[in-house]
This record gives sequence, structure tokens and C-alpha cells, in this order.
Amino acid sequence: MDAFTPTPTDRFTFGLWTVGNPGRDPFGEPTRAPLDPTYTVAKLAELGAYGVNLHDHDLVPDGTPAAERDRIVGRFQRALHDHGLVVPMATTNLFTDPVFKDGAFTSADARVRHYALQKTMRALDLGIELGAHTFVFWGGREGAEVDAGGKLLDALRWYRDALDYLCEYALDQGYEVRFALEPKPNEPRGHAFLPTVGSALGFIATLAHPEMVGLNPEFAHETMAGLSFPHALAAAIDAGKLFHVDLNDQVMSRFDQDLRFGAENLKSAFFTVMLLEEHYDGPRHFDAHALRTEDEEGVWAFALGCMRTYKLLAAKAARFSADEEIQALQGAYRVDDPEAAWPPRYAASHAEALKGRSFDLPPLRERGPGLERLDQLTVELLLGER
Ligand code: GLT
Ligand code: MN
Ligand code: MN
Repeated sequence: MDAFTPTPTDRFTFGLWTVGNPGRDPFGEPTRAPLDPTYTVAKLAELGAYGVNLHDHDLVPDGTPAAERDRIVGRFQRALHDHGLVVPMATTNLFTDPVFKDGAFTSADARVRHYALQKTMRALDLGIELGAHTFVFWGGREGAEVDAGGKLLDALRWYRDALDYLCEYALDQGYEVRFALEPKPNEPRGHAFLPTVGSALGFIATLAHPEMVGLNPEFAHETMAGLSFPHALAAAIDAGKLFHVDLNDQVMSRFDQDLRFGAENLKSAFFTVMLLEEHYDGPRHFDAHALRTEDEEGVWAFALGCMRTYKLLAAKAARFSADEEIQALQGAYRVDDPEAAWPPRYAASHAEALKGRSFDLPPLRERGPGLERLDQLTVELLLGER
């Protein structure tokens, strides 16, 4: 037990599918045995986690008869209660069943779209029964390799129609839930629809109930697209749409690796934690899995590692904010000027005066903002020298 030992007040969560990942990949069979969901609950509680999230079929296999479903759910609820864990988020698996091989809400086959709606409503019912207030939509199969089918615009319309329908369903049922879209650029599809945080933000504005729908950005997904996760996070926060977050790590331009949080891009992980600590109060969800090389002991080392790294970086973020030299450099980076009041208030007279103003540009061109020093101090702080 030390200052970085996780506790439920840290609000760390894992998916059943994350620690339960058996190490299957496109080239090889599983390397680990599946975990019973109630065992996962006990182990996560022991490690200090706050909650566990799930897809419908992580707990109840598709096609399970109603009585058996109720037995499975009851047993899981008892485990949650006994170990003091909650289920803050739930989602639907719309990607494993071959019926979704060419999309779920964006399938060209309307029967598949109706089936996807049915499956999602049932998954939402399950999530609500377990106490979830966030429902995630990761459109794993919503995408294409072939554009000759001519559905690019239809697919976006079908996606919108489906979300509008599901918002109506949730409202009609009186569910206290918000939807969170999770963008990803590719994999398993060649090109995914709504590939980035930016595209999802634009799409949400076109929905019938935009206030109910936000984002679940994932570190690895923005990184796969060659984008910065802290920048994506800032965009989601700025739009008031950071409803949930998937933390993990990823080497840029590789397959979807879902590495342990902080395993690869420590500095981006640091600025991620800094943004979350200041602007987000939801659960810190780890959507990652242990390396395929690992046995079960490695799985729990992985889970503990995600949480400890988060806490270590949160402590570093607090040090960063308290470091006088760093704060002085940050202060000096920004220049205010009485003749450049911000935000500028538009008035015809102001615009006329601004157009006529002459700027002394040479010093503005020459000014060094001190970013090299600031970045080096950040590195030294992360390396434990400050
Ligand atoms: C899948 C995917 C994740 C999503 C999960 C939710 S499932 O593991 O790789 O990014 O968040 O559907
Ligand atoms: Mn991922
Ligand atoms: Mn994810």
C-alpha cells in the first residue's frame, strides 16, 4: 500500500472484455482461459477498482433464453453487491456476429439495421438494470472497404436515424442515460464511418437530440489516425461532449494495440491526465488488455499498472501546477496588452480602427516564447528530477 495504490474513490473502471481478453489475434488462438464475470468483479475489487463495464454479450451470450438470462444477471448483481463494484457504462456488441459483417446501423440491408436496433434496445435495458448512466456506441463494423455500393451518404443517414430512434426509446422509457459515440479510424473495417473525434462532433450536431449524445474518445484510436489524444480530448471538452473516456496506449500507425495506459506515449498520457483531472469528473475507464504473451498474473499486473500510472501522472500534474519555475514560464508565454484586449468586441468603429492600426512587427517576429525550456522542465519533472 502506497500513495499510488488505487481505491474506489479514484473511480477506475475496466470492461469485462479488457481484463477478460483471452489473447486471441488474427494470427493466433487464445493464450489465456476465459474469466468468469463474477471472478473478474472480485479481482477488480481486490485491486481497488470502482466499477466494471460490459457489452451485452460479455455477460449474456446472444440467444440466451429469458430465464437463463435473468439467472446470469442476478448472479452478476450479487457479485457487484458483495464486492462493492458498480456498472457505470454499458454497450452493445454490434461487431462479433457475422450478421454485422457489413455494418449494423449502416448495413445496406434494412433487416440487419432493424436487428441492430433490437439488440441495442435489449442491451440498453440490461445496462439500465445494472445501473449504468452512460451507453457507448463503438461502431466496429460501421465502415467499408468498397465504395462502389454507393452508400456513403446513406450510411450516415441510417446511422443518424438509428441514434434518433434510440434516443426516443430511452426518453420514452424514462431512462437516465447519455449516449457516447466512440470514433475509430479503421479496424476491423478498412475505413470506419465517423473516424475521429472531430467527425463525431460534427455528426452529433445533426441529431434530433444532440444534448443526449456525446463522446467516448479513446487514446489508441486518435493515435492510430496520427492525431494527438490530448488535442482530441480538448475538442470534446470544449464542446461539452466528454461523456466518457477510454484510456489505453498505442504506437502510431500500428494495428489497434490497446496497450496498458502510459506504456508507450508517456508525455501524451501526462497531458491526458492533466486535462481529465481539471475538466472531467466521470469514471476513468481503461479499454486496454494485457499483452498476448501474459498469463493471468500478467493480466492483474496490467490492470494494476494502468491505475498506478494514472495516479502517478495525476501526482505529477499536481507538481507541474505547483512548480514555480514552470508556472512562471507558462505565465510569460502568454502576452496581454491593453491595446489588444481579448476577446475583441466587434463594433464597426473597432474594426475600422483595427484595420488602420500599425503594428510594430519586428519584435513580435523575434520573440522566443520559451517553449524549449518549458518542455524540458516537463520532461525533467516526469523523470523525477523536480
Ligand atoms: C472493442 C473496441 C473498443 C470499444 C469496446 C466497446 S469493444 O474492444 O476495441 O475500443 O471501446 O464496444
Ligand atoms: Mn481500441
Ligand atoms: Mn474503446
